[in-house]
Amino acid sequence: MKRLKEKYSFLVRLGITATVLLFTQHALAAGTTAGTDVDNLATVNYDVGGNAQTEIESSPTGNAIPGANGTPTAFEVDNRVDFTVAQVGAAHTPVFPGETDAFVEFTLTNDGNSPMDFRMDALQLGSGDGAVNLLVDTDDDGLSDSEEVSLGMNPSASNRGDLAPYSMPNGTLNIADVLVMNRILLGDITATATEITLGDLNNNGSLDIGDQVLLLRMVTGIIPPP
Ligand SMILES: [Ca+2]
Ligand SMILES: [Ca+2]
Ligand SMILES: [Ca+2]
Ligand SMILES: [Ca+2]
Repeated sequence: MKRLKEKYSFLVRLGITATVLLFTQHALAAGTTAGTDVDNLATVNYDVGGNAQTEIESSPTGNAIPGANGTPTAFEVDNRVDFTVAQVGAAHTPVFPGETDAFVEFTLTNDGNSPMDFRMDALQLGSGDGAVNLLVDTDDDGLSDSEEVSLGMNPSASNRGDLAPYSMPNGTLNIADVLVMNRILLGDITATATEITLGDLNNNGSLDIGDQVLLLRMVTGIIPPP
């Protein structure tokens, strides 16, 4: 009876140890870059009746000999496809009859372990009328990729704060952008919708002194560009 009890206890302890090792390996693989070569050697430590035994190392063909007799298992980390699509802002987007160009914003985050290209399609559901367009803003500067291409801007690099040269943002933040902001705030020139989108650095829907302060701090290197 005693032998049975001791054997049962040994198996339970061994089982717990092996389970912990498996979970640890899974967690590491989830954050490892695809294509990485891995040599994996697992070690099992156990005791019998409170007496520590010599550890046993793993082998791809199996190993029961205690001590340094294991062989690493070599493998290449696979490409893990994982992503999240989440709506930005409130659950409901208020619109009014006849309104055009209303939009709902989503972010798509690549949670996988390698760079990934995604294709997204918009689908009109239920009894909705009219066309549904998908506007992708790759660089998250508030202008869709198609808008940027039509304006001669780079859809892969943020143009937030980029107001100069006037009506022709050049992808660079410098004192010229601050001067255009000054002229807009003084009323010398009227900001277009594009300039409001790019210049609204404090995200309150309009151009104001707060945006000017933020832009000046970016241009002088006090804070990083958006
Ligand atoms: Ca953009
Ligand atoms: Ca851009
Ligand atoms: Ca500029
Ligand atoms: Ca603002």
